[in-house]
Amino acid sequence: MTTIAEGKLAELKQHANNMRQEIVKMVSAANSGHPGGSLSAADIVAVLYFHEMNVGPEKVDDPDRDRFILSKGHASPVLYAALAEKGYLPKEELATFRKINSRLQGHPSKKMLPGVEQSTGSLGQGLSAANGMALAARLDKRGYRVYALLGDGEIQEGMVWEAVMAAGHYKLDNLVAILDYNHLQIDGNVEDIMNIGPVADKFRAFNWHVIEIDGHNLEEIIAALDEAKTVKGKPTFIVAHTVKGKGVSYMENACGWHGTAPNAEQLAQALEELCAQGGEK
Ligand SMILES: Cc1ncc(C[n+]2csc(CCOP(=O)(O)OP(=O)(O)O)c2C)c(N)n1
Ligand SMILES: [Mg+2]
Repeated sequence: MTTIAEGKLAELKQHANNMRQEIVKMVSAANSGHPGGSLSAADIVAVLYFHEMNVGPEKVDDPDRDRFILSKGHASPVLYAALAEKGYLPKEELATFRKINSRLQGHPSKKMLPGVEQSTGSLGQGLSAANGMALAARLDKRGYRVYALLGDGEIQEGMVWEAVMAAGHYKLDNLVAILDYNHLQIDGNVEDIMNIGPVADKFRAFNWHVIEIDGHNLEEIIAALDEAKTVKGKPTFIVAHTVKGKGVSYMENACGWHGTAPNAEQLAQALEELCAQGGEK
């Protein structure tokens, strides 16, 4: 495994913690939104934006920028928090989340906010869009890479499997799909509602290279993304084992926090807990 300097890891941990604080603040302020699946993805998205991807506010139109598609678009708070942390928008604007005329709608819109590569929210569509971008890179002879983040409930959608088959067929080795495997969807356990397992074997059967990691271990996330870059002739699927609501004790593994906003008291507790985990504020 690549050794990552302690300082770099601490920096990434700080970004992820800052993002978690913004997630709970923005959902609480809007009194609406999806904290659970945003918190489960925070470490993955932090590594993508602050370590892995060639992106930034000065590169929104750069044809060689890497592409990130939040296929599970309801987790928009994690994307907005990352974009604000990276300087695409002022952090104060996060307070407009889900307000009329805000650029920060409940589900991300590429027409409204520079840095959003694909409008998402209708589950199941993001990987197809990612395939198109990955194929375009090949046709245009460009070296950018495409990263799509999918939910475990989301991949019950049939369209995902057409995209999985196509990506394997076209040998899209510039494409990485990451599964936020938190085992919860909107109204219960993924295993009870529509089991997706054995998901790694299923992707392997479609000609994907599969890596399983702890989706909250920054070093494992980095190593998996590094490994993906060495794979030729296959797209990579990273099965990231995560905890829904990660970082806020009362939200962890609690299905009810899929789409519920914390009240003022609950927000205060969440921020206190995140600060105790190394937060800045
Ligand atoms: C096509 C479609 N059907 C239903 C919904 C409503 N919906 C929003 S989130 C969600 C559950 C998603 O579960 P999962 O993919 O596991 O997300 P996570 O646990 O990461 O939040 C559903 C059914 C939707 N957004 N799109
Ligand atoms: Mg889930």
